[in-house]
Amino acid sequence: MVAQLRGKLVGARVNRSDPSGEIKAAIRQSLVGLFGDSDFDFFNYLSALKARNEVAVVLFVGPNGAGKTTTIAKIADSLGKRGFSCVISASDTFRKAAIEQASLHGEKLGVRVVKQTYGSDPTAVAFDAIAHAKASRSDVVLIDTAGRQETNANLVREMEKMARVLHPHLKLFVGEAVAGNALAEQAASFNKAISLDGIVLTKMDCDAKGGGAFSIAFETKLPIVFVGIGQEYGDIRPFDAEWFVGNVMAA
Ligand SMILES: Nc1nc2c(ncn2[C@@H]2O[C@H](COP(=O)(O)OP(=O)(O)OP(=O)(O)O)[C@@H](O)[C@H]2O)c(=O)[nH]1
Ligand SMILES: [Mg+2]
Repeated sequence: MVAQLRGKLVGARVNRSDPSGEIKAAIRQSLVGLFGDSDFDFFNYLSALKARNEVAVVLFVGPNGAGKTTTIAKIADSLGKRGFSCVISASDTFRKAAIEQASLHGEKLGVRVVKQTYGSDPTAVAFDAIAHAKASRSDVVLIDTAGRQETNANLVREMEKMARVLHPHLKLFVGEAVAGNALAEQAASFNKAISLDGIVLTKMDCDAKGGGAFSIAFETKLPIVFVGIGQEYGDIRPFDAEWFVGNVMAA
């Protein structure tokens, strides 16, 4: 960023009495530039699949407690409001009460949750969910998965299997903004394992400075698809780099 700014500002014509306007604009532009081509639109993408009568399969992965299940519930709610029908695959068959947690969201949202017993193969559960979605002419399958750390070889292998066998249209990494620098490293290693398509950054409401967003975008070059800004179903927004940088600079 410093190199970029130097390139932009050294030799530039600025207002001598108050160069801060030009400098701020250059900083703003550089910060927005860190997010690269981040105009991926989740709902447009799903609309295109729906138009082809193709069931969209979206896999959510990430570290423990990052907000995967909550994000899926929020997205299911947003999808319903936009006229998409969806199915949730309770593919976290590992953590205690994970299946009940997904089922409870399903009941509240009126969304079918496909589940098996604890210890079942998460890929098999997702297969069932996809079959159910096809049979019931649903538009989207949202696959919830167990939280995992990049250092847990067995769980990483299990995730690789899901990605390989299920061919999801989108593989989204869910990370919490409050994880700071660890976040970018985690995302990079998940990306290496299954080649991610995008990032959901949760708990932005708890991250005043927003540094996590900069480092994850810079490190992975992946689009930030959504940000989570609270615990309610409505607390999710598509990421907008201009808006985000504006907020950070105003803070
Ligand atoms: N403040 C805030 N809390 C959030 C957000 N997203 C999720 N949470 C909270 O984070 C906690 C963990 O959320 P889960 O959705 O269970 O996380 P998970 O990644 O599914 O967790 P595991 O399945 O155990 O790995 C819950 O208390 C959520 O309410 C967010 O955007 N903002
Ligand atoms: Mg979960």
